[in-house]
Amino acid sequence: MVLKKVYTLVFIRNESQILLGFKKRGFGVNKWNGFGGKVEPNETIIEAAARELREESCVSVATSDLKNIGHLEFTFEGEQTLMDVRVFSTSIFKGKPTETEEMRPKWFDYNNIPFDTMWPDDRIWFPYMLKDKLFYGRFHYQGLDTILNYDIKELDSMEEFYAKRK
Ligand code: 8OG
Repeated sequence: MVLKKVYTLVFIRNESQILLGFKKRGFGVNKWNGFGGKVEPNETIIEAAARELREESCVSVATSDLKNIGHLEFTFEGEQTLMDVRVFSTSIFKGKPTETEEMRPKWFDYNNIPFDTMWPDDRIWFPYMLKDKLFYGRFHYQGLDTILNYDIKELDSMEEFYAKRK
């Protein structure tokens, strides 16, 4: 039986830069990433996205400003867990990105994204996000460094994608 766990992942972007955080502990430690985490039982996915962003970077966003731009699925050889990651983006936020116990935030120019210090799949789907395309990606890992196989595709609409998945 596959155990599905839902996660959020939020990117703050402006015309030339993206805000990433250096993960100081836990899953994905020592990698640059967007901000996110597990959805708690008492909240919606989008509420979890805003909460995790605030907890990890001190940046606040209105849930109505978060746009769902992609969906990622991660599986790991020999494990039954499916990580189901909803990706969001916005350019509207309040507060100054500030280091927390979990993340050290930093703005990166689009032409200087630190892919060598990020999850290996990010190189594959970031280009969709940076071109403002909606996307679905599925990645099957061996351990945490090797992608055994994957699919990636552009989507026309996230609503259509989720409606078809049900
Ligand atoms: O709560 P925790 O910090 O462990 O949540 C994991 C976060 O990492 C969550 O935001 C989802 C995100 N994440 C993965 N795998 C990958 C990945 O391969 N690439 C990127 N960019 N983010 C990932 O769990």
